[in-house]
Amino acid sequence: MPIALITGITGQDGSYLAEQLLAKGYTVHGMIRRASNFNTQRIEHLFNDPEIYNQRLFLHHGDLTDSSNLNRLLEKIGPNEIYNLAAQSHVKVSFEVPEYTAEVDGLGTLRFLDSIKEVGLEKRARFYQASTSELFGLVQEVPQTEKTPFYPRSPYGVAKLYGYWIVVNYRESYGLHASNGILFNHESPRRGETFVTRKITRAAGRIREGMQEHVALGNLGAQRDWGYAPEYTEMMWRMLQQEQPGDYVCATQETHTVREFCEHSFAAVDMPLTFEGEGENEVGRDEKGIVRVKVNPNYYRPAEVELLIGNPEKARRELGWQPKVTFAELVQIMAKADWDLAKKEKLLAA
Ligand code: NAP
Ligand code: G4F
Repeated sequence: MPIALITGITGQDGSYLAEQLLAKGYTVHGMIRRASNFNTQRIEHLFNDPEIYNQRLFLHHGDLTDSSNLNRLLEKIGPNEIYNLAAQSHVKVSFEVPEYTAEVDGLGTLRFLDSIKEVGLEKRARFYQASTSELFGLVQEVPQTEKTPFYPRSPYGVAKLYGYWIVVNYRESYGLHASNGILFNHESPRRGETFVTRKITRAAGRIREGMQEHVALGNLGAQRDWGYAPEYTEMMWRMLQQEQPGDYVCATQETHTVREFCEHSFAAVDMPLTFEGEGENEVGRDEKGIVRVKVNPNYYRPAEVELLIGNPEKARRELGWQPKVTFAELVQIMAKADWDLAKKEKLLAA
């Protein structure tokens, strides 16, 4: 059976992809970072399964900033498929740690591709790069396709731009089976809690349970094309099953504002909101008139990506990929999971 190596296996996407590959019969190797505390919560269920862990799932310490580590891992594992999902993935944080973001998200991709060449895996290993709709930034076309010119708006976007082009370059220069998935925002109950969707659904659950008064957010008018993460990791696998490598947009072709995400989330916990005011003075009130959503300009970004909406026609045509979970269903899934979580936390605290 094929052998896969996943970087970023402890992240949202890595955890879903690992489950899916194991279910398909793969042997899965994951790179994890040394941390001062446990960072494997999202794969704990796999880790604790004696029929899986150290049988078909193996974890290795590593870091995308360490070339010799990458060489050793590739030599030892000899993977057929590599999914490079590891990244400093937070756009706002990238303004605070721009150099580190470039090291990991930009040069880290180069290190990996070069290691594949260095250890002679060019013919054996197929490579997936976690590219992003942040490449489109200040969008030059609506909706965005594989042909839309890029205009990144953050150190994260610029670092990922390097990652994108170095993948294309190694494919064209050395014949590597290397592909870019240009994924639009995708979310789930496993999403990190500092990304806006999860921040909102966590707050909605806790506010509903009386554990929190309100949530403070940044730009409520930003529009995103939000999909359901497990469907997007399935698309990653489909890309590597193609005879020829390529670059694909992965999106729902529907866009919604952060404000709409709030409205759906609070409605899902039976607390419908009404928004009033503008800019920094905008608030979302519940039916009793209590402010539940506020704006805090600290969450604004030095440069913002205002609108993203992707056209996944190429993926539909060539990979047979089509998202099924709608925006309303996605919010329901996340809000329900986080309401349940808040109820559990409340019980534990009692
Ligand atoms: P995530 O939850 O933030 O996970 C990122 C993963 O990368 C974590 O496992 C993290 O390890 C690991 N990592 C960070 N820095 C590393 C380093 N220097 N060396 C090795 N590992 C490192 O991100 P995600 O949402 O699953 O996204 C997966 C990938 O897709 C990322 O590359 C992201 O930029 C890209 N992407 C995401 C979206 C989206 O909407 N989710 C859209 C487009 C592209 P720790 O657990 O130890 O922190
Ligand atoms: O949830 P976000 O932080 O995601 P963002 O910046 O779109 O990036 C995510 O998606 C990218 C794909 O396009 C990935 F490449 C990237 O790795 C990451 O997964 O913010 C979404 C929008 C932004 O416009 C932001 O300004 O929500 C706005 N926002 C408003 N208030 C907020 C907040 N974002 C965050 N994180 N926190 C807020 O309080």
